[in-house]
Formats: sequence, structure tokens, C-alpha cells
Amino acid sequence: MTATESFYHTPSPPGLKGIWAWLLTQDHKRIGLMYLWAVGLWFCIALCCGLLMRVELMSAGRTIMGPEVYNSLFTLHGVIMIFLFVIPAVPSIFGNFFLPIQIGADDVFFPKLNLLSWYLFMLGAFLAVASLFLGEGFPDTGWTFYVPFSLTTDKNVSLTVTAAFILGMSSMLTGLNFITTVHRMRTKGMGWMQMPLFTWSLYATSWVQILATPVLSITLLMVIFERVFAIGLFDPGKGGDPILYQHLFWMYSHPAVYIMILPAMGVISEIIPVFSRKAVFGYKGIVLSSMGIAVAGSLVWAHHMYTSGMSDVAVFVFSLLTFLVAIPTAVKVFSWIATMYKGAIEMTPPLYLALIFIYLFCVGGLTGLVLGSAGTDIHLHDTHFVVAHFHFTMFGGTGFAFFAALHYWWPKMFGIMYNFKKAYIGATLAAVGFIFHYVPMFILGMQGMPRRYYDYLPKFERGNFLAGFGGFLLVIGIILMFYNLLMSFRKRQVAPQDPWGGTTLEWSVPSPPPLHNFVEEPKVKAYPYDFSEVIAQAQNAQAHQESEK
Ligand code: HEM
Ligand SMILES: [Cu+2]
Repeated sequence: MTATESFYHTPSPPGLKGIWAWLLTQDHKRIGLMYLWAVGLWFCIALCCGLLMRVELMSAGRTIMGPEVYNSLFTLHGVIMIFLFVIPAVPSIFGNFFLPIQIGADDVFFPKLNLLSWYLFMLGAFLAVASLFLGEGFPDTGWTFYVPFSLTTDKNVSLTVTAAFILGMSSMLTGLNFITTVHRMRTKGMGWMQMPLFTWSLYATSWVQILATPVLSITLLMVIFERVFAIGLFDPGKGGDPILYQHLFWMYSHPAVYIMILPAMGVISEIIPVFSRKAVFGYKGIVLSSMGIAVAGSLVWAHHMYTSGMSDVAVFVFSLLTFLVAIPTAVKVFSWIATMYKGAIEMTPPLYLALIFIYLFCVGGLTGLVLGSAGTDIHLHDTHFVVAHFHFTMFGGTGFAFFAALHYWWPKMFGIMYNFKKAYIGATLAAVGFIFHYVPMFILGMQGMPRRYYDYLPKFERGNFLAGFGGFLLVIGIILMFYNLLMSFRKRQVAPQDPWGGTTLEWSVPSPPPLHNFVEEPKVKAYPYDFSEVIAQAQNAQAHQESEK
């Protein structure tokens, strides 16, 4: 056995074969792949729920389901998409796989804890889906579990809430693991300012994870207590306060949107410099803005509550704070654009998806400002405008960054290359479908169509039909992208060690990496995005070719 044999062939722990070599593994790369298949599966299920809802909404009146099924479907869709896809996707798959390699380490600091996080994730996921079939049927509260409805509904809310609690544990353990790994395991010579930006973004995210998630955990416990013992924490009849629930819930859940988006921004910050062959513009700016978003994003939760009955002063303060988050976000976008400016741009599927990300995410972020201003939010609250806004940020943002990450790191993870043409067609269909799907919702929302309703006035029919049409295009595009990636296992076109000319440490190890990531001590560059060697090599190769002619 040579030292460079890939981790697929060298099981960890040694001696175990077949499925056990995966289920009991402590290798961060295997755990990352186990998350990939799990998250991919949940994503497809939630996508189907979404499409079913869209079909129901394509024409006014009852189309394929009644209101109760519709309520359960959007809850299931929301719970899965939030807790099982956008929150865990990028950190648990690509973070687990690449964070240790990017800092020149052999594994995360607590490999066994890492495996435990995966089991907690799976347990939480199965409980969430089990609550669909147990009790009186799937909860119909939406993923926010707002009181008082979540206390009085006879559906199986307690189990879903327990599931969310367990998923929170999993997410906290991963965060703890990443922070410790970054502090304790960086290879010799890698100072903080030599860390790749993806690792930096995960580091910032991990802090939000371990500081904000306990708030959610306690809140969910309170809901269960209230349901079982009726002690009156939230029930005004017993001296409780329903607004308290909203504060506690959003104190986690707004920071959670940054748990979703920061790692996605980290992915984009890796891709843009590589395909521009240019040092990233404002490395420190990107690092500081990650930490800035983590801090500022934790202070704005009550912008979800302008219509809930807060004091005018509170509304004013939260509106102002919400605007502040736009500053570090804009810093990142400007850095990406400035990196591409006068760069030697090489268009590839990862870059193409990254550009789609920037466009869609900017639309999402700017419409966030419309909602952040209390005056406009009062008109738009709980309308389809909000639905369009959060899908632009979460799906156009994190979703497309996830696709970009898949296309960027696929050759490294599996050692094989996919078909570019199909990747472009899939990405284009998805992006065009996305726009047809969500832009009509901005308009419907401004016209007053509320969210979370299975039926609507006839005047909203045209917009909804268009949205449904876009929804189908979008799903077809996504299926094509996944199909193309999966087909690469069939064709097995071998990918080189560094197909893109990347400079961070993961590109200095074989594809796929060996069990022990580094055979010899990795060489750390003074600056992680230094392309002078890559460019010199390319020029040499070209000169060589020309002299042979
Ligand atoms: C970065 C990713 C983001 C995600 C994933 C996201 C997600 C969401 C979600 C899920 C909701 C709906 C809440 C509900 O169920 O009632 C929402 C609402 C809202 N978002 Fe975002 N958001 C993001 C970014 C932003 C930004 C950057 C801003 C402002 C600068 C913002 C401002 C708002 C506001 C004010 C609401 C409340 C709307 C209302 O309740 O009427 N969001 N967002
Ligand atoms: Cu928020």
C-alpha cells in the first residue's frame, strides 16, 4: 500500500470493511461525504414538496390538494430546507472535507465528536420526518413554530420541535469542532492571515453557531414544556407573553441566516480569485467583514417583528441596525468584483455559478433593505414579497453557492471530471427558471397577495401561473446539474491534482486525497492567493509548446 492511495481505499478505522468502514469512520473526508448523500437526499425531498405546492398555486381554487395538506407541505418544506439543507449543507459537507486540508491538518480536532454530529443530524432528520406519520399528522405551524398556534394545534408539534433541538446540538458540536481545529491544528507557518478565506468564513460561522444555537434550544424546550405542562410561559391568560417567543426565536433564527450565508460567501471567495488568476482584492476586508457580519447579524433579530407590537423606539433601533449589516456585505461584493477586474478570467462551471450567486444574492440583499425599513415592511409583511426575498437570499445565495462548491471541489473529492456543456445548460436553466419563479412573487406581494395561503383572488392568477412555469424550469435545471455530476462516475474521466490552478493547500494533495492528508509537511505560502507560480508554469508550458512546433 503506498502512502498516496486515496482515502476510499484505506478505511478508517483500519480493519473494518464495506459499510462499517463508513458508518464507524472518524475520517473527516468520509464524514463529509456521508453528509453529502444525506443532505442531497433531503434536498430532493423538500424540492418535491415545493414543486407540489407550486402546482397547487398554478390556478385559483383547489387544484391538487386541500388547505390542510398544503399547510403540512409548507411546514415540511420549510423545516427540511432550513434545518436539513441550507444550515448544514456547506459547513458539514465542504467544511468537514476541506477545512482540515486547507490548514494543513490531518483531521478535525475531535474526530469522534465529528462522527457523533453526523449521527445526531441523522437522528434529528428522521424524527422530523417521523412526526409526519405519528400523532395527528404533520405540524402545520410553518418552520417558525409561532405561539399560540403551535401550543394549541393538535398536530405533532412536540416531536418536530424535539427534532429541531437535536439538529441544533449537531450544529453546535460541528461549530465547536471547527473553532478548536482552527486554533489548535494549523500547520507550522500558517498564521491567521495565511488562512484561506473559506476557512475564515467557517470560523466566523462557528462562533455564531455556538453562541446563537443555545437560545433556540432553550426556546424549543420551553415550547415542549408549555405543550405538556401548560405552565404559562407564553400564554397571556396565565401571565405569559407570546411576543417573548418571537424574540427568543428570532434571536437564533436571524443569526441562523448568517450561518447559512457566511460559508456560501466563503465558497465564492475561493472561486473568484482562482478563475481570475489574481490575488483576491482586499483579503483583510473579506476576513473582517465575515467577522463583522457575524457580530452585526446577531443584533438585528427584531426586524421580523415590526408588526407584532413593539415600541416605536425598538422598531427604529432594529431598522437602523438592520441597515448596518449591508455594509460588510457590500464590502465582500465589491471585493469579488474588484478581484475580477482586469483579471485573466477563465470561464468554467464553478465561476459561472458563482456569478449567478452574486447576481441573485444582490437582489435578495437589496430587497432585504426594503423589508428592513419599518415603513415598507408594514405593507409587505407576510406577503409573497417576503417569500421572494428570502428565496433570493437563501436559494439564490446559499443554494447556488452550494452548486458552485459542488462543481468546484467535485474533481478533488472524487478524482473525476464532469461534462462542462451539460453543467452550463443545467445552470442556465436553473437561473432562468429561478427568475421566472421568484420575480413574479415580488409583484404579487406588492399587490397584496399574502404568504402561506393555498388559494388566492383571481387577479393573482397570471403571476402565479408564471411562477409555477418558472418553478418547473428551475427544477429541470437542477436535475440536469445533478444528473451530469452523477454521470461522471460512469465515464470516469480522471481529474488531475490541480485542474483549476488553485493555490490553497487542498490542491497540493492528490485527487482524491489519501487517508493522511499530507505525506510531507505542507509548504505554506506567505499569502494564500499567490498565483505567480501558476501563471509562470502556464507560460512555461506555452513556451515549450511553441518551441516544439
Ligand atoms: C442572507 C440570507 C438571508 C436569509 C436566508 C433570509 C431569510 C429570511 C426568511 C426565512 C424570512 C422570513 C421570515 C418569516 O418566516 O417570517 C426573512 C424575512 C426578513 N428578512 Fe431576510 N434573509 C436574509 C437576508 C436578509 C438581509 C440581508 C436583510 C436586511 C438587510 C433581511 C431582512 C429581512 C426582514 C426585515 C424580514 C422580515 C420580513 C417580514 O417579516 O415581513 N434579510 N428573511
Ligand atoms: Cu432576520
